[in-house]
Amino acid sequence: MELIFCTSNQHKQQEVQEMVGKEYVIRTLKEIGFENAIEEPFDTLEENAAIKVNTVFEVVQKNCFAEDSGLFVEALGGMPGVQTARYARPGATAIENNEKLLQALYGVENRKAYFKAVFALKWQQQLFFFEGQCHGQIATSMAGQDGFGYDPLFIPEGYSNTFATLPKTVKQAQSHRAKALQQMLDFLKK
Ligand code: ITT
Repeated sequence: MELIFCTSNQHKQQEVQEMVGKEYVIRTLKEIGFENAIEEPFDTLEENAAIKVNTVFEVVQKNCFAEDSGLFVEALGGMPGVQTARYARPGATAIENNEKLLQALYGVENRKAYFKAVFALKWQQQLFFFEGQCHGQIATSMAGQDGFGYDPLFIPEGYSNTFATLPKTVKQAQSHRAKALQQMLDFLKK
C-alpha cells in the first residue's frame, strides 16, 4: 500500500520506510509534488501534526499522515519541546541546535529528557492521532554520526551511548517515532 507522509524531513521518511518494510511505500511531499511550506504555529505537537496533514489533504484528497515531534528536557522546563526544530534559530542546523542544548545544560546535573512524536492520520475523511515517547538522558558532548537532529546527544534509557552511536536497530525498536508508528500500523491493520 502507498501512504503519503506529509513531511519535508528526509530522515523521518527514511526511518519510517525502514520500519514499515515492503508492505508500505512511504511517499514524501516532494515525491508527490507538494511544494508549499506549511506553517506550524501551535503550542502542541497534536495541533501542528493536524495542520500539516489537513493542509495536504485539502490539496491531494488522499489518505495521508503527518508527524510532529520534539525533545522535552526536564531541567529546561520541557524546552525545546514544540520548538525543537528551530531551537537555536529558525532554519537552524542540527549542529547549531545540539550546541545550544549543550550550552543550556552546561553544568546541569539533571540530564533527563524525552522525545515525543504525534502522528496525525487522515483516513477515510477522519483524523486519528497516535503518540509515542522515548525517555533518556542528554549527553555532555556529541557522539556518533548516525540518525539526525539530536541523536548525537540523546542516550535512550537502558543504554550508555547516544542514538547516533548505537546500532540502528535500537532506535527502530525504542524511539518515539517507532512507538507511534506501531500504533498507526495496528490501526491500519484492523
Ligand atoms: P516536518 O515538519 O516536515 O515533518 P521537521 O524536521 O520540521 O519536519 P518537526 O517540526 O516535527 O519536523 O521537528 C522535530 C524536530 O525534533 C526535528 O527537526 C529534530 O530536530 C528533532 N527530532 C525529532 N525526532 C528526532 C529523532 O528521532 N532524533 C533526533 N532528533 C529528532
